[in-house]
Amino acid sequence: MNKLVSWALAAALIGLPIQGMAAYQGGDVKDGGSISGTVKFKGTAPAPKKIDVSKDKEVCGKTPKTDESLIVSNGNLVNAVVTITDINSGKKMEVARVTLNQQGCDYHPRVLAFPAGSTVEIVNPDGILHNIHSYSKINPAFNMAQPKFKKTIEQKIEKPEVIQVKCDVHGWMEGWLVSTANPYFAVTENSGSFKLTDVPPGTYTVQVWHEKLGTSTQKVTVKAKEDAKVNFEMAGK
Ligand SMILES: [Cu+2]
Repeated sequence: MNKLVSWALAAALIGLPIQGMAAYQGGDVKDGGSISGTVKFKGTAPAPKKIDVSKDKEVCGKTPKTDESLIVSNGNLVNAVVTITDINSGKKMEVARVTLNQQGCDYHPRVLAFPAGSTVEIVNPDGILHNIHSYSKINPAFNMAQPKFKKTIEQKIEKPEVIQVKCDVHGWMEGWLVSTANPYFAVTENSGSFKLTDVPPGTYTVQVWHEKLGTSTQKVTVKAKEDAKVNFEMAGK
């Protein structure tokens, strides 16, 4: 047995991660607390751009679309993903079947978050050709034509990654698949609020990611059966 093989075998036996951080361990959480707060946009949000619908107007829409890469609702930041970046054990991680709908030549939702190992059902109710193209680097990239008769494509996402997806047919179609390393995640809606529940007591790094504004992190300490508040304010670039 050469040295490399014996090292890899030893690492596997003692459960060392071969690359990246330790794998997440899910189980029962006793006396968990929660982390909640809001994500705000700092300053005045720019007026969203209009996007010309240059193709398939009968299905995609005859009027210009609104650019949804930065949505601010009453000062709240929408479509921001809140995660804990440094938690190795806690509540069970339940892989899911989640849906990315391309109806009307837009991705619904624009930002879809799920635990790594989940399966994304990419649905096409439009009756026209879409082509979903992923810009993954950690997971295998995919690029699949979805003609009108192919109503559903299934794609499993094994590893944690923020993946941009685009349609090669309709240049304005942009979405994000956010595959998380643990079950503690939330995507903000119009209220900008989030809540992560059943968090074992401890100190963690909470991260907000937004496609246009990047990331912001804060440390937060969770106590048993208590809610820890953490508010974010993301600035425009
Ligand atoms: Cu398309």
